[in-house]
Amino acid sequence: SYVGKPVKRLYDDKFVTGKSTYVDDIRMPALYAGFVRSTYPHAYIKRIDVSDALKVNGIVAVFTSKEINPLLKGGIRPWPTYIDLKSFRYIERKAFPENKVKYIGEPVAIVIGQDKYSVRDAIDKVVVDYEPLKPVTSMEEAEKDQIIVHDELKTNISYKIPFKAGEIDKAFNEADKIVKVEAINERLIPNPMEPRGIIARYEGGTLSIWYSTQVPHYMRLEFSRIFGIPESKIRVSMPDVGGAFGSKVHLMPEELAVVASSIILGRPVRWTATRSEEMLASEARHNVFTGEVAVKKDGTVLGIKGKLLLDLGAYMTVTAGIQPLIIPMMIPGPYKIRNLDLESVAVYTNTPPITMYRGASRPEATYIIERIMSTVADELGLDDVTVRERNLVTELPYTNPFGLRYDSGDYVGLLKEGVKKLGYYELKKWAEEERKKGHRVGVGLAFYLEICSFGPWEYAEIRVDERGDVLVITGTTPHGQGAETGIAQLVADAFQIDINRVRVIWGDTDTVAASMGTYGSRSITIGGSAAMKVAEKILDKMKRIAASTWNVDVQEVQYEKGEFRLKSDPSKRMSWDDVANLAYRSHDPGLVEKLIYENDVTFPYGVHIAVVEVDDTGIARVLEYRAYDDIGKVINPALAEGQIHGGGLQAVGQALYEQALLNDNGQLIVTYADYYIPTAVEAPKFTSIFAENYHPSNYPTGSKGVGEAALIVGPAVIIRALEDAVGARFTKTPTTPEEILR
Ligand code: MCN
Ligand code: MO
Repeated sequence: SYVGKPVKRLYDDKFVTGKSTYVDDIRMPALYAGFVRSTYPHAYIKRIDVSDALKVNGIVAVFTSKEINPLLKGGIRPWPTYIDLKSFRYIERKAFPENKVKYIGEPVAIVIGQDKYSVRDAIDKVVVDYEPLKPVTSMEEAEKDQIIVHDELKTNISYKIPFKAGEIDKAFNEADKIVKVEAINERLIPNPMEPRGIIARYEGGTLSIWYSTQVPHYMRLEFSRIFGIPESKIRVSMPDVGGAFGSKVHLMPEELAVVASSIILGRPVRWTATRSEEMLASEARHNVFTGEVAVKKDGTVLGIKGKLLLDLGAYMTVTAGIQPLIIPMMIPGPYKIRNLDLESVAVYTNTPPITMYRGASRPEATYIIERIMSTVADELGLDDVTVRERNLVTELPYTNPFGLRYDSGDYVGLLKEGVKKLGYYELKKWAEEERKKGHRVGVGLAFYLEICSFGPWEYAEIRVDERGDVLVITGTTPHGQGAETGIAQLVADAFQIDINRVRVIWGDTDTVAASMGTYGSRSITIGGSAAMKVAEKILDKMKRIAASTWNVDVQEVQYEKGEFRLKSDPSKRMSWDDVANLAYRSHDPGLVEKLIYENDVTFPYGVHIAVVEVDDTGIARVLEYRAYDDIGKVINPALAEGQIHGGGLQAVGQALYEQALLNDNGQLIVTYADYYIPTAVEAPKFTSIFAENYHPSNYPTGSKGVGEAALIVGPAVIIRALEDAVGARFTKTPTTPEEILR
């Protein structure tokens, strides 16, 4: 059997030999697109002169809002599956602004040519006359509504909603102490290795799109809505995707312009973002929480008051709207805090739009609640573990004050076990000794509870061919995680056959009948469960085929290890291959089954610790990162561990190094020269342990997600270790060298 074992990833040969096919690798006689971008954060567009650009050798067309926007029946809007569109103020973003630009880097025209180089040259020859306006680039200023980003909305506030529960005044009256807490996440960039890319080909009324996306079906729906082309005439296919981290769920105006251009020209058009375009395309986080916490002397948290201010950037993206909703709902986290008075406010600013990044909302919520726990510990002179233990939910299932139902677990048990298994107190003691010798080292701990496997559904189809080989078509869309290997393990076990006979495919709307995609750490749990359920249907049918051959009732047939047997007569046997073959020669031919599996969210949790060292220049390094997680049943420990390592390294970046710095004009002023993505050199030593006595989800897989866990809790862990190392309080990610040794 394969489930639970570190089966090697099945499809990696092409990746390690450089033979994978990303959008940019697809050979096709397509025209190249590039974009003219605003150099002002806020300005009226007076005139765009493209005549010189059109004279550049090899240039086919230059289109502005005049040519492109009329093709669009709608624009980019938030994802209605996950948010109520009515709770947000937004405008549907068309390809190009018609009247005014709203951030530096906003595309205003598309240049199309025979090759990339002439496109680059021609971009510089497009003349745009602007009438500059004063920009508003800080959230705090934007909230005052003195300068308005979208005139139509008459306010910069897109969303302002209270999240209240319990009796907050009573909680604060009964408190022994009121503790102030601040938690800030600066803007950062997901930086998948493969930047965004798209090829659009429009021929004879059919639109074919090759697209670096996480959600091909959702994008087909969006292209259909926006361009008024029936979904039946659109194909979206996702080739190999070189990482996404949540950022490829959103749809860019550049991509709409590429599709529109291919429709106008009747020729294929392609665009691959340059690295600087990619850095503009997928900015994430940026929010500030300020609050007060009512506590008892023993560390019991009675209530939390606070305000969460979130930057949306200049436009509402497909996914940004999820965050002002999920963050407050997850602020109570794994703790039995029932009195809350939170306000969540999301504002527009003249800065690049915000999308989501690994964890999307849960890292923010976890950072806030773990900052609260650590600060309370400091203020009361208590230990980090004690404060958490005192507040953790003890009886599950548990419904949190905002209605989220935590499914299963033993939070206190895991914390106690984790602290032991990860050697927390030993490390604490070691760090204390080291500090006495003058070394700046510290150990930090944080706990997390994660909501994942957002559905509500996923599609799976299985075809067993006449040779008995298995093709699994999953609606999930793996793009680095390796879930396809996990799914193959589940199916190979369900059929009790060699895993090499199972192939898993995904990501093409012409092949996959329906799908939600991969995000929110859902794939193995909901996609794997869907596959298991279809496997049951296939096996049922095969048993029925064997039964009819033997002229017996289906109950008489048993299947084990590649063989169908008649219970009453051990001499009657048929192999897996024989039955598969028979299936194609019966009156109801074939072994093709499919279904939609639906289930609720599930809640993994865990405790992580980190060891941080700070040198004399204030540069911090994470020496060790240790994780103890209950993710339900682990399908493939190597894959799951890989997720902890990857997310953990991104947490190192978020906590210490990565910041998408903007100047006062909202201009992104970093490149890879000063946007420090941690490399192997900055990678800590990782230890990842999964609870043996895990608490399964109620999915057939028994699993819970792990794809985001370490980036959800890691920043809180590392900042706590930093505090321990230098004996100061830090509130911000990243906390940079000049702040560390202030
Ligand atoms: N797994 C397991 N047992 C479990 C849970 C998971 O063996 N109990 C394995 C799965 O088989 C899969 C991996 O762990 O190989 C992650 O599974 P899961 O938690 O279901 O998450 P998804 O597959 O849905 O991946 C999405 C998640 C998200 S939301 C982001 S963001 C992210 C992440 O995955 N983006 C990634 N990890 C990434 N890893 C890579 N390489 N690239 C990205 O873009
Ligand atoms: Mo994600």
